[in-house]
Amino acid sequence: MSENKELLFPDNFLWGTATASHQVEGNNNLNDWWAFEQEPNRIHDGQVSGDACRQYELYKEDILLMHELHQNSHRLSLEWSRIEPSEGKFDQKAIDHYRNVLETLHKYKIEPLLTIHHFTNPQWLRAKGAWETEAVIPYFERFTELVAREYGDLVRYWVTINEPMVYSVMGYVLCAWPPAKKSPKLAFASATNMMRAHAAAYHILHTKAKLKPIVGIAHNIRIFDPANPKSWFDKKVASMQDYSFNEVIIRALTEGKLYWPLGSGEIPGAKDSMDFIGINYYSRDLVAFNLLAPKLMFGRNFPSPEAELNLFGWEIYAEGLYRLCKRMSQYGRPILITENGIPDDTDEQRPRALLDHLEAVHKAISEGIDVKGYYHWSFIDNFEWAEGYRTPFGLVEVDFQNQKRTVKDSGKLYAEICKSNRITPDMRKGVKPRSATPKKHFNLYTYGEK
Ligand code: IFM
Repeated sequence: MSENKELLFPDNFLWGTATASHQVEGNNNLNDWWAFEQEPNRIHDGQVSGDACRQYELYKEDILLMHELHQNSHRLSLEWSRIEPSEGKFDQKAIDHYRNVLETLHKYKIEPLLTIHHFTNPQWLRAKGAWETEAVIPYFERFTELVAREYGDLVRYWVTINEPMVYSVMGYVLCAWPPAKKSPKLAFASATNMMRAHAAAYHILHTKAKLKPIVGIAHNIRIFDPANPKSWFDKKVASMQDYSFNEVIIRALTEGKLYWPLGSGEIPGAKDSMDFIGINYYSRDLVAFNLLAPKLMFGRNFPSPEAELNLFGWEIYAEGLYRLCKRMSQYGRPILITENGIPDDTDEQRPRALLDHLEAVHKAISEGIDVKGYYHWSFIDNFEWAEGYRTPFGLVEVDFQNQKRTVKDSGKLYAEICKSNRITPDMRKGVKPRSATPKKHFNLYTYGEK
């Protein structure tokens, strides 16, 4: 990476952070995740989301802090289960709450990027199978109509659905998330229904939202490289994983057709239904052919042996973000980095990872790729799903005993970048180099072996 040059970002670049309702708000017992957390052995160490960051109450303080940290945009999500706690019954107080949140963001000139669905489902919807059947689509349409009507004058940037493939794989293949039901068929069905629902929501937002909307999905794109680039089998398996996890969704929402390995079909309204491509980028895997791993398409996934690993045991691979921007630019749409970050309990790796990933984004921009913004995951330490609270992602630390916020070094660094719209060589000088001692880490690859 270029260490001696100043890297200036385009005017009006969106500098933000990302969060999701269930991970930060706290004390909402109306969704399927809350119910799942109460079951034994679901979350690391028997933890539950509980108070989380109590952001449902503390949002004004948190938004003020975003402003003080010079962020000019923020990605947040609506909690469907609060707004529609039982089927067809809407809670006006919850509707007003999110209006207040959005108005507070505007007060500080922070452009909201609003996600409609981020993993959690109202319990009544879960009881109907959630995304397993097409019955979900009219419910999601009705909910989208409501949010377009209620918030369409305050929001320009929309994400309809967060990480459809992660939702489906974690829930139905790796079975670490609700409903933890082993069924590749339901994994395909859920992802397909999410695509159908996205397409419907795209058109609803475009017809009903007051401000001209800019709509996309946030797609978790992981890099899958063959462990041995000379092995036909490794290349084949890596490309099958890449196609099924990454490419299928993008093709569906650009071409209007889903091409699953087990069947394909038209998705009404899906053609050209992304005004931007939202990339959630975290890591890459090396993939080796393995006959004993049918679940992962006969691939064994692992990090590169030379790589620096993060707390998840995943490779920190900044170059991957450049590769993805370049690859996604072929679809001819602007790009938003809707999430990027690392779990780091000591904030030792994060400042350097932040600079490296932003340099990768800058490299893409300097080659003419239209990247409009970057949202660091996450603003604040929060409830990391099945990992509970052991893998903090925040630029801001939370003391979960008293909800005190403390800005980490990485948060201060990001603030300087947001404020100056650039990375300077001095910023680079201030960060710790890679440690000679590898960081202790968990091994999230074991999900695939459960
Ligand atoms: O915390 C999650 C988020 O909800 C979705 N994308 C990945 C993040 C980190 O694992």
